[in-house]
Amino acid sequence: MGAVELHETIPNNVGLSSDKRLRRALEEWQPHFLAWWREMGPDRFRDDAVYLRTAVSVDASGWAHFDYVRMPEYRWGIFLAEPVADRRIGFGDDHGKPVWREVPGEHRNTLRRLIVTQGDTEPASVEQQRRLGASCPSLYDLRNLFQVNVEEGRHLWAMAYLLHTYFGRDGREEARDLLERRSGNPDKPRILAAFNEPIDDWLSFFMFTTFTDRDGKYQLLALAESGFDPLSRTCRFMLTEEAHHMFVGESGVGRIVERTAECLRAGTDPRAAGALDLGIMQRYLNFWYSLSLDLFGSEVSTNAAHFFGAGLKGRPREDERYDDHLALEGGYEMDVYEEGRLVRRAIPLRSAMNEVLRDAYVEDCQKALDRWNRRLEGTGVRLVLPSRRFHRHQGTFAGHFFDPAGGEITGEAFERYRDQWLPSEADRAYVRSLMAHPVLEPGHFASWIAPPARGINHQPIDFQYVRYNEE
Ligand code: BYC
Ligand code: FE
Ligand code: FE
Repeated sequence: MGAVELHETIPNNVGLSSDKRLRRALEEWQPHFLAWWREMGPDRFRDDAVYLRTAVSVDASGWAHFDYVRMPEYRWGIFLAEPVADRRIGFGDDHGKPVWREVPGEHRNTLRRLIVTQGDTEPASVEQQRRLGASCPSLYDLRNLFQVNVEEGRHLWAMAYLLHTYFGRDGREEARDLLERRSGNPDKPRILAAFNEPIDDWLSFFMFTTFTDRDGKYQLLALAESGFDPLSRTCRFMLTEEAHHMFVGESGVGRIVERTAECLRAGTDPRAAGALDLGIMQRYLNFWYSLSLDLFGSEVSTNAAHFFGAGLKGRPREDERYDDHLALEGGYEMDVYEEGRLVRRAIPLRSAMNEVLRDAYVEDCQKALDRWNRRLEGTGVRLVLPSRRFHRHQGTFAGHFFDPAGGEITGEAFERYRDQWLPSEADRAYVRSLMAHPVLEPGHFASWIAPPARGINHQPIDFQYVRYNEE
């Protein structure tokens, strides 16, 4: 692809047409990206026209451009939120100094690692979700899946842009490696654990987009505070897309809950009506929520203290929410092990930053549950968030065993109850049996999910969201 063509096909507000070096780097990277998409992107409907939203500029009008696109021809763009005049570093040791427009030498490795860790999750999620087209509950949902997929692809472009622009040769190598690791591959796995778990059914997909994309929201909010201004601006734009991913997840689970509630109110066993019972939903929720809690890292973390002190990763809405931007004084109360027992202790605030972020996340998750539970009113059942100690593999609680209420138990007890708390083989088999065939008639929905309240971009619910050819 020629240089002229490249900057025309990549919508951007980073001056790609006048940045020869970046253009050359991206010209080299793009074919690898497309090869990766062909290999690891959605495995069906790959050449069908999908009614997608493409960002063509950062302002409101260019942001929501809808049209039919074949996914490999999607115009993955590079966008930064508008700069804030005279922006200052908002926290940490350099608080109040002008933000960095280039990478400060002393923070180069740390920043690169943060960007690579963030970037790695984006293609990972596309890989995890690649088989879902075969079991979609409707064309509306199929389109939403693909919208999420292309936007995660764009998030990968966003991080590849930062690596190429600011990190020279090793940045280029890292950008290539983002296309080489594979979700779930034991030889070259994705970096964070949750991104190596398969997402082979739509209940998992909706739980993932509710809970794991919400981790994305909080990590992006923390990185949007960064003193490295290009990272901050990139993350601020990504956040606008993240909202849609969480909408897909939360409304997806909400519609499943709706269908189940309908059955319960009518006195029908949900399974007899081809719907999902609440027990299965709770177990899938327990699984994806606990894996997502792990994504925040250790409760007590010197890495987190360093990210904060260096002004690289902050607290969400640092300026509005906090007065003390140095966080050198005071402690943060949390449970820690002392001589084998859990006790409440105040941890120096900077070392507790992962937990500060996790707290905000947990609160946000609870709101999603409250909205789902409203749909269950009058049925006598509800969904609950398990304790944050339950089923953890990172941090304080890793290596210990807890019931969903947070009581410590033995490993044997955990194994005995596992199938009541986490998806069992039987659960997965039932979910698979419900989702054995895709529903592709416009306006039709699978038996286990209610239709949405409205369509996408003011289109009717029975709109042809994907124009597919029988394969
Ligand atoms: N799995 O001090 P610690 C998204 C490692 S999601 C495996 O506890 P720290 C998206 C850690 O790297 C948002 N390893 O934690 C959602 C460290 O390794 P080293 C993704 C883990 O350093 C859906 C060691 O354990 N964004 O965007 O504070 C769809 C101990 O470190 C895990 C980011 O992650 C884990 N779960 O790390 C698509 C933001 N947790 O140093 C997209 C960038 C920790 O011993 N990353 N480790 O080799 C970060 O801010 C931080 O690296 C972490 C926490 C949040 C991951
Ligand atoms: Fe993303
Ligand atoms: Fe996302």
